[in-house]
Amino acid sequence: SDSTPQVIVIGAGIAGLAAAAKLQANGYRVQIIEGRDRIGGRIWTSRTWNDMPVDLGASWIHGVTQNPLTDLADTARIERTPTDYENSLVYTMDGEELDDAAVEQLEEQLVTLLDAVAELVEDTDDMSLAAAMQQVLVEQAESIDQPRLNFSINSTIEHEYAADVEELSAQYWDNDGEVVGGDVIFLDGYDQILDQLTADLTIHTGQPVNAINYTAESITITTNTTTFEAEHVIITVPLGVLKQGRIQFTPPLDATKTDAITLLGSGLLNKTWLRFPTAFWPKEPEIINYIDEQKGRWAEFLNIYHYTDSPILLGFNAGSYARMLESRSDAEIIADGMQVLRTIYGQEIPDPEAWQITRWGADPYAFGSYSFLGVGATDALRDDLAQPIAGRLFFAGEATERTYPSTVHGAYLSGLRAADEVMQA
Ligand code: 6YU
Repeated sequence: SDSTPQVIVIGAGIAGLAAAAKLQANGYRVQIIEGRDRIGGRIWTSRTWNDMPVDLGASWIHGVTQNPLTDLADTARIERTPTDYENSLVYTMDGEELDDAAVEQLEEQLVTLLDAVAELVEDTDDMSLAAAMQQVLVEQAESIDQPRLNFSINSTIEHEYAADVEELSAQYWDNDGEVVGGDVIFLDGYDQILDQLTADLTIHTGQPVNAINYTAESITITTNTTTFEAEHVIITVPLGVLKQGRIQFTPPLDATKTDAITLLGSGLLNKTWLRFPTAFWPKEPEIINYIDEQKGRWAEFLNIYHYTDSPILLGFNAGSYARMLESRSDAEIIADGMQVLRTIYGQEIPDPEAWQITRWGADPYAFGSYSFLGVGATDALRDDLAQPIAGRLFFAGEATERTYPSTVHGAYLSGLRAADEVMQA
């Protein structure tokens, strides 16, 4: 009948919304089934603070030039604010500020190290990025200030790839496509870019899918309350959800798929938003960096006070340090962050009066922040994950995108790609 959907899209994140909007624009009857009681997925703007919206998932458009998100934002006239990563301060464990020359030296050291790693892995078996770095350092007999090296690794690699250098593949960790034009944030909320996609779509929220049954003749999906039938299904749930086996496939997925799901990594980046009674830190820098002995400890704060007049800091933690923190209470996480801030700005600074803390690793609709390529993985696995099954089941989402994985624009492009595949099926 006319009310039965031709296509069901599982997940109302940017990939699912892009796929559904494109199919509907091409005359398909589409319905979206979303597990959570909200849309957006890993784009999640909280509006519980009066002074500003708070992005708990994605913050940036990574590389605004020739980026489809720039077109979306232009069309909807959404205000964007550039981030100048150079406009940063770096503090040591003694709370001392590093001068520009020292920061530059750190950056150069890291570039040299990564160049040597790239050369090393050209003719060796894959190993972890940490092992490759270690090997290069030993070969160069380089004496290196370990905390400082940890810091550059942390703020430049582990935050971006949401995994420890001990996990990342030395061959493939940065095999993703280059982005150009600089990064921007949405001070009024990343979720604004969803509006024009969702305008005419039918979205059922609060319906976690737990089973997919497919044959060459038909495909049905089952939620807690309902069974839906369609001609085609596009599944966009995060890699972490697939890894956890939250959805039962009948017949089971083949080895190519299950290998891709096992070998691709589901990484972790968490955010801690802290709002203080007054700002006790400088307004000028956009990024406040901190070098700790312990790798991964509060290496980076985005200075929201720079952009607005609100006394707010946004802390980032990634990889194993983020995983360790996730198991702690809010009070313990804040105490850890405050210890770092007190090292820099003095014992007398006030505690935050409000906070918002993410736990993406424990989130049953994400089980991680975004995917990465660990040792044993190659970017071809992303194509394996993307490959349609039985002409009926199609895959999209950040982890299926070979060129721009782990980003919003990559997820968006994967949704368009899956829509094309359905139209050609
Ligand atoms: C980007 C960025 N960014 C931070 C954090 C996170 C991510 N990313 P979705 O998950 O959205 O959708 C799937 C849907 O399926 C969802 O709605 C589910 O609820 C639903 N679902 C699940 N299970 C279901 C079931 N069983 N049944 C039904 N439905 C089900 N990307 O471009 N810019 O700034 C960030 C960031 C904390 C968590 C990000 C960023 C990643 C994107 O958010 C992500 O790829 C896409 O949103 C995924 O979309 P999707 O549709 O594929 O999945 C000096 C100096 C250096 C500078 N340093 C900066 C350091 C920071 C580096 N990176 C920062 C990244 C951030 C902040």
